[in-house]
Amino acid sequence: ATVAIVGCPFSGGQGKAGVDLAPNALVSAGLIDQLFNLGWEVHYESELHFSEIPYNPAPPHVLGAAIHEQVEVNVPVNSSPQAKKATMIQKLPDPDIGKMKKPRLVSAVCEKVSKEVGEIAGKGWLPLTLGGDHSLAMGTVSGTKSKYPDACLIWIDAHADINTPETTDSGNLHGCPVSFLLGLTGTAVEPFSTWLKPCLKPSELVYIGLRDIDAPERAILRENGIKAFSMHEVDKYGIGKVVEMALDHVNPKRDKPVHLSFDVDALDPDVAPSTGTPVRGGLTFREGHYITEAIAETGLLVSLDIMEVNPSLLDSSAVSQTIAVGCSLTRAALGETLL
Ligand code: DIR
Ligand code: MN
Ligand code: MN
Ligand code: MN
Repeated sequence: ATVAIVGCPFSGGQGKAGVDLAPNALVSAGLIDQLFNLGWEVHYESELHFSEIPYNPAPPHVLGAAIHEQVEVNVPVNSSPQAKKATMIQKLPDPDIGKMKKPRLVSAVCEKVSKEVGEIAGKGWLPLTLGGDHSLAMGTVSGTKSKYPDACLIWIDAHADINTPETTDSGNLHGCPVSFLLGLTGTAVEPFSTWLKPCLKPSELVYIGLRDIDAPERAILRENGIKAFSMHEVDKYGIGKVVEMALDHVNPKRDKPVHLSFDVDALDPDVAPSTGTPVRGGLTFREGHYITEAIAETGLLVSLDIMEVNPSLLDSSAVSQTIAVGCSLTRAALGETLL
């Protein structure tokens, strides 16, 4: 079997620099060899390049002085040699649309990711997307759905990421990808509507690990009848039962393709400290790995996202621990523990 790595060095869906360093950090930690040693054929040339993506700049009257400025991106001390090379990115003007921050950039990047993931899945390969922030899931899930229209989505996260452009408080689009995939009210907005069509039904989605949900998100989950197993249910039933119930909900006959989107902030900050929005009371190391192992065991995984590792946060020991966890979750999802 073949896995193709889609490295997405992207941080525009949230406010903290450094999450764009994760794909190179995960690869530098040996992920390719690790997957090869599990028996996978691994395709990886380089990260995707998002710096020269053309998008329609805002009209001149909104731009003011912010014309096509060159910005030097400095990468932090604890990163890999490749990442240490300062890179130049082209910063196109991208003023807020309503509350949405960097909407043109996020949209253009996700459109590119969607095509890439769709092409890989189209070859019968498994796309492994390394984020980058979780706004990228607009691209990964829509790409998966283009090849597997009946795929279900298992979303592992402390957060529901289901704000709409109207409900978002932060304006960060990494808190919104699920609402766009579902086509909720308020998501049919430019620039996203030019390429991203609703592709997911509420019944095809299940969450595990939630513990930090905004009030409007609660209402959205309730009104749409979306199934969510919060940390309360993990405590109450145990992770084994929770994963079984989650699969029973989205995949009762165990016959549908599975897209697994794993935000490492689902794990407890003691387990995965280097991430942008840590929330205490998360999944243990074993609970996180159990989820990926159980999904591997179904044989139904067709697409995997490992998101929100931020190698610029905290000290080098926290960073290497978080990167190691990202690699081990990936290996587990791709069958490490199967006999
Ligand atoms: C919050 C935090 N719900 C927001 N979201 C996320 O900004 O919409 N943090 N995804 O990781
Ligand atoms: Mn290239
Ligand atoms: Mn997330
Ligand atoms: Mn999260």
